[in-house]
Amino acid sequence: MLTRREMFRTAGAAVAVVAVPQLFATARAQEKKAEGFTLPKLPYAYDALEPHIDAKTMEIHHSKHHQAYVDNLNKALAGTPWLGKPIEAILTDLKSIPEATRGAVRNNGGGHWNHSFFWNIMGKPGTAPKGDLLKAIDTSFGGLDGLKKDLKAAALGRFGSGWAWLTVGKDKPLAIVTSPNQDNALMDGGHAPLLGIDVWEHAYYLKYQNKRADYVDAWFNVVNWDVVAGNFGAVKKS
Ligand code: MN3
Repeated sequence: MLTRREMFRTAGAAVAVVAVPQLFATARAQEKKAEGFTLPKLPYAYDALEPHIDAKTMEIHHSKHHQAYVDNLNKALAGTPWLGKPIEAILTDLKSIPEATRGAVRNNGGGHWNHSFFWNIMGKPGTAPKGDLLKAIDTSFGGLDGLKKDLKAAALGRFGSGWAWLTVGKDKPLAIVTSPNQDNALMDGGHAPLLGIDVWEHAYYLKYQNKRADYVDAWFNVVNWDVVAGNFGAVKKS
């Protein structure tokens, strides 16, 4: 019997362009039953990331913000065949969504995917990149400090609300990209997110106020590098 944490770890290990749907295996079973998208349970307690990310921020971010994306996505797709499809299938084919609801689906569907992914690549402090992932980081950034420096610069350079991502393609090196709003690398295709940091103010304002740089520094402590390595391995194997 796997604990929930192990289940998430196992599922997380298979995240990639082709394997992304497995990230949501648990949530998806619930979604089928509910005939709509549902808020996935966190793989840890709200206070697990303290003191770096405070419990109150986690609770509001998960139970209010992410829930709202789920509710609004269900509302936008109510009565349509897209409601029964995997979220990745929707996000990689937004042009097939009727224009009247496309914006709502992009924003709220992106919000649902991004946050589900985000919860999964965080965890208690104490992991570090190793093996093939560390080698790739060394090659592309000259080491973990170089990666952190570039990702932080990207996160600070994203004006307004959005995300900064570490991505990789099957035959492409690691790359850092940012996206506005709730967009993500899946929407463009060709790259798989390995990790992503939410730089919307709702992700940090209670504890860090306007100091996004302090939030980014603190956030690096709670990256679950084992899950990130699993994501990397899955892309390279795909
Ligand atoms: Mn958020």
